[in-house]
Amino acid sequence: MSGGECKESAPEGTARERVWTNARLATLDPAVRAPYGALEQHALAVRGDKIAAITPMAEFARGITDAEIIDIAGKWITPGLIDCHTHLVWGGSRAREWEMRLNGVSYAEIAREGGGILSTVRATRARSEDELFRDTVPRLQALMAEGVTCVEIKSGYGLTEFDEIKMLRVARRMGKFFPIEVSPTLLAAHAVPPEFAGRADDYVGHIIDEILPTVSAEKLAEAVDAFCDHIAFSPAQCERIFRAAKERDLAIKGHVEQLSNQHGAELLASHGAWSADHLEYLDDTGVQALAKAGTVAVLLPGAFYFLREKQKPPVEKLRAAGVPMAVATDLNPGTSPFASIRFAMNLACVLYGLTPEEALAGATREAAKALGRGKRLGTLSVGKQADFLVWDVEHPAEIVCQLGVNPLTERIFRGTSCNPI
Ligand code: DI6
Ligand code: FE
Repeated sequence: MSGGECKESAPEGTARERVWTNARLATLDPAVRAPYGALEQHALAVRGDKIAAITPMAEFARGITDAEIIDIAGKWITPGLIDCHTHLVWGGSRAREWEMRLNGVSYAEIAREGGGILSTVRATRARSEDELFRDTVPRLQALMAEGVTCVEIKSGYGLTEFDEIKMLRVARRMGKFFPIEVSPTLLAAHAVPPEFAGRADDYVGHIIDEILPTVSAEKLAEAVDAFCDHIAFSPAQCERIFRAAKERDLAIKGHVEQLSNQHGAELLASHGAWSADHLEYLDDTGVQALAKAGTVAVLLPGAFYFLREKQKPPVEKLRAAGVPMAVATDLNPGTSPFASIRFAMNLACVLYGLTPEEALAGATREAAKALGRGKRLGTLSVGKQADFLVWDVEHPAEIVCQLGVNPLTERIFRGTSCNPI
């Protein structure tokens, strides 16, 4: 198993500047007033792990330095892709359940036979930390291979203190072993576990009194998520969890308005959440609440597509209200089994009507905001972390348009070239 090949980087301070020249930059920086924040014929210089300069080629040619030059001959550079909503760590498979559904077996019957989230919970509990690590690596490598440099990873298939922590440790190990930044999230409030069947309030108390304190003490998560819907947790239960998370200085986010409108987005906005995710049933009041709070709307078209949903999130209203829209995979075994952020961007355009530019911004700049990293990641701007991608494409829309061929030629993580796999 490879940890991803990276070129040796020189120790901090001694590093020679490296400059990618003859580049076309899709900066996604709103200060650059052009579609995609595009800058043609530019040079992008890196020192250490930061973007040190962005210079027109004409000026760069006059100030020759002893920098290492990488001439990319008109290829495009974008910021590293950020997948801000995944359930990357799980055991088992739900392909058989999907097949049954397509053969006409109802959800209720599948649930009676032990299917759904709780079947993944059983399989995940049965796997050791090392086994789960091995299960997860191919999914992470698939994301990295198409240019993901930062990924959010949720727990939520353990639902005991031991198993939630096991999942979060696997998430942390991903970031230690591979050249990728990981944002781990506690999602103990994903489903009511069998031990607490019919006692959801007691389980919420267990999360607050037992799981959250350990996760916070061991710094295993930076955010807390909850699934607010009629099949999961009520707004009042979610609010208890969000308050407890904030008391421990953890960020909050939620799965809200996916299957019905519970006003979860308003709840999240009122608590200053990083993001509100799914949002198919979001109403006007919810849109205004997100706009006012600056909470990011995370769109997850993979689940919408795979579940053959009909109700779409109110994209035009979100756009009109100026709510930042991120796009993510929701990679999980039951409702979005797709380890492809490019597929998610494509679906966001085809199914939800985002423009390719919005989709690319959604998986870079806006996704960075959704992970509390808007100042450090997400655009090609001087001073930001040098996470970026070199693409052999004629135009950035190609990154979103054509699937099945990978035009990524170089993946730079924290200033260092890292082969994706
Ligand atoms: N919403 C979803 O679509 C996933 N979780 C959630 O809260 C479903 C996860 C699964 O079915 O395993
Ligand atoms: Fe999800």
